[in-house]
Amino acid sequence: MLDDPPSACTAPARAARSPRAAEPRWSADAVMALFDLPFADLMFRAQQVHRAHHAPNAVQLSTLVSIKTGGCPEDCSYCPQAARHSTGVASDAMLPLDEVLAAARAAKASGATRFCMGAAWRGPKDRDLAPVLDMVRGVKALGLETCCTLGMLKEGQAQALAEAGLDYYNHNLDTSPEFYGEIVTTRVQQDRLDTLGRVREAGLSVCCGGIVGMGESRRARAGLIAALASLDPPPESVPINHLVQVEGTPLHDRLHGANAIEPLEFVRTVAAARIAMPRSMVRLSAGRRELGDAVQALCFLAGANSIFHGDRLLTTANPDVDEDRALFAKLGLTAA
Ligand code: SAM
Ligand code: DTB
Ligand code: SF4
Repeated sequence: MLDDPPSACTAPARAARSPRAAEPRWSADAVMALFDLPFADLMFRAQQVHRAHHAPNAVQLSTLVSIKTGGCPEDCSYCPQAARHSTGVASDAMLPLDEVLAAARAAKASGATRFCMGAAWRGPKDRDLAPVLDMVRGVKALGLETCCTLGMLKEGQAQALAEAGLDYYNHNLDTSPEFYGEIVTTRVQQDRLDTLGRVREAGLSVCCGGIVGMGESRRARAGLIAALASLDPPPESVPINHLVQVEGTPLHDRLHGANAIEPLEFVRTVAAARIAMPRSMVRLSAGRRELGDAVQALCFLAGANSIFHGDRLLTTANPDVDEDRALFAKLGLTAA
């Protein structure tokens, strides 16, 4: 019964306040107990759960493209695309359809099975959505799974995306409910949960995760994992991002030079996500370049079974596709 959360999580807790979140499946205390295990015990448990539910050496590849870069009105303190941060990221027009489709074809040729289109919006205006729907239709027709991350969705927008052929919507909780206000002030986490509710109602699969290394406590990391695992149902896909510190963002200024998070603490977070969400795909997301091969290998051992593949994330660098091929060969991993 590897799925069953430990008894500690039967304690009442309000890990998630989604209209879809019933009783929390995992409390922050129960996830903390995982974090506090000796490293080898945590990794052993994560491996048991991983091997019970997934092919142990298969890693799914998703490729990202930024369809609308920069100029975002939100104030997320980690993000290089917020207009108010001086990061040198310009506000571009939306990418034309043919460029998006060319990127999707290249992603497929490189082994990706999912193509994720990201926009630096608080949420799409209705006039913004029409060209995105064309992109979704076009990418789907290439035989790729489709994913969008466009910010908060209004009534009807998730439905329109689903009808165009969207498979996944990415919308992250980013951090624990308690720490969220330290990171973003232009919205509250409940706004994110409301959008996730609309995404579920439209029948889309949910891609929802967070960022680690923003100066949060271990307790906040446990709170994030508990909140994600308590979504009902848990997200099909869980991106765990390591903060990419970008000059000009408030978090870069606050954390630069400080050892924001130990690599092994990042690995523990991946393991906790795997154990708390046994059936979900756990994606080792932003920050892989900075982690290096050895820490990435530990993350795969901890149960990560998906990555972003392609030389760029949205505005920052990702490992080159050749580096990923070499790493997979070294570790005996296969792209799935
Ligand atoms: N604007 C939309 C939104 O916020 O949902 C979609 C794009 S936004 C860039 C998608 C996600 O990228 C964020 O929720 C955050 O988790 C992640 N992200 C942004 N900047 C990051 C950084 N510097 N390091 C790691 N992850 C980051
Ligand atoms: C997610 O969780 N991580 C991706 C994707 N979803 C959209 C984005 C990472 C962005 C890293 C910073 C940048 O490249 O701008
Ligand atoms: Fe805008 Fe999304 Fe960046 Fe926040 S994370 S500033 S909403 S692009």
